[in-house]
Parts: sequence; C-alpha cells; structure tokens
Amino acid sequence: MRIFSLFLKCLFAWHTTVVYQHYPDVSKNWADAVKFCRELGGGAEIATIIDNTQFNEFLGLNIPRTWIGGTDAASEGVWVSACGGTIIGKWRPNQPDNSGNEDCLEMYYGLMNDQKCGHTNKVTCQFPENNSNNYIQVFLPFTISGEKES
Ligand SMILES: [Ca+2]
Ligand SMILES: [Ca+2]
Repeated sequence: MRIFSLFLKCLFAWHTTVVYQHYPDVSKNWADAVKFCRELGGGAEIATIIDNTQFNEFLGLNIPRTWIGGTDAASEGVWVSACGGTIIGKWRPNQPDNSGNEDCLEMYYGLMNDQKCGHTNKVTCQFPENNSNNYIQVFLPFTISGEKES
C-alpha cells in the first residue's frame, strides 16, 4: 500500500505538452523514481503517456528500458498513470502478466511491461513545456480545473 499512498499524494498539475528527459545513469526502484523526478523541481514528474502524441514523442527518445509513471498497485489489473489519468501505450506481447506480482510500469524498447516495483531501472522524467499556450488540467480524483499558465 506504500505506492498507493504515494499515488494519493500526487497533486501536481498535468500539462498537455511536456518535454521528456531520460536519465540513463540513474538506477532506482519505481517509488524512488517518482520521487527523483519530483525533486528535480520545475514541475518535473515521472514520465507519463496519456495521449498518442506523447507516446510518439516518447518513442523518439529510443530508450531501451526505463520506468514510467504507471501502476496497478491500488487495484490489480487497473492501470493508472502516476496521478490518475488513463495510460495510453502498447503492451509487449503477453504483457501485463503480473508475474510474481508486478505492479509498476516500465517501457521496454517502446512497449510497456509490468515490472516488480522494487526492481531498479533507469528513469525518464517529464517537464512542463515552457509555452504560454500551455493549459493545465488536474485529473480526478482531485478537482478538475483548467487555467492558462502565465
Ligand atoms: Ca499487477
Ligand atoms: Ca511483466
């Protein structure tokens, strides 16, 4: 339940456009990866993929293996992004298999796999794009609002 409480504390604003940054020299379990990105500041969070544009941009990074922000720790088989949005992406064949209780999401050459949350992995974070047209949405289970970033 440790990961679920982390999920509940995830109160940051979603940005419709983000810039991904991969950290190939970082090796962390999933919860620490979430923390690592947040501690970078500037609105950084672990990379999430909530639409096809983001998915395509992510593939452009050509990363072999990395944590991204998704988990089914709260409800087995129900995958949510780190802050509650729907996960958009393609699973590897025969995944997710929850083999040995895998509740955290990794990208493996552009396809998703459920992985044990304690496994150490490289990390990819996302930063809000510095763009005056950047709208902010806050997803359920928190309040829904839209405002223009100044
Ligand atoms: Ca699972
Ligand atoms: Ca798996």
